[in-house]
Amino acid sequence: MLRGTLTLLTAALSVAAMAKPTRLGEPSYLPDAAASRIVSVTESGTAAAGITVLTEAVAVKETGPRATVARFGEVYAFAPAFVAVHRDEPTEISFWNLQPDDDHDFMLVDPDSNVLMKVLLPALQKTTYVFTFHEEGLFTFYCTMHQPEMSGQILVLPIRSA
Ligand SMILES: [Cu+2]
Repeated sequence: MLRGTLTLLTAALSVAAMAKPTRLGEPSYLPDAAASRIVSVTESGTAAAGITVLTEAVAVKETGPRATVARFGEVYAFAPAFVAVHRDEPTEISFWNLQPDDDHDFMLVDPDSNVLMKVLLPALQKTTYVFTFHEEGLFTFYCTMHQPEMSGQILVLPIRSA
């Protein structure tokens, strides 16, 4: 199971690397013109919906359990790790990095494994963007610093009916 997950992720990341070879080394970037046709992202603006996503320390060296950290390393998770939004509905997602001394990041990948954006989530900060998805489907996001466990999905539902 774990091996399968790792293989999938490795495959996704290599596809992403082939698709956007120059972007992965950059610390932070929002969707470019082409990616903005799939999801547009702004640092502020009016949103019709809002979600807070926390970075959770599941098992870390400061608080243990020691045996868990020895076996798995430090383990973090996004909470919630599954988010549903409506297409064409501006949705504010506020990421709260709760760790005092650990950065995270947020890399968003579309259903075809193209990397759309990657932004830093600095320690002990709120990082907020307004996302408007223009395509339905299942998008995946990763903290590239803590793989494979720190990952999640955004399901883009059809346009909200009036
Ligand atoms: Cu992380």
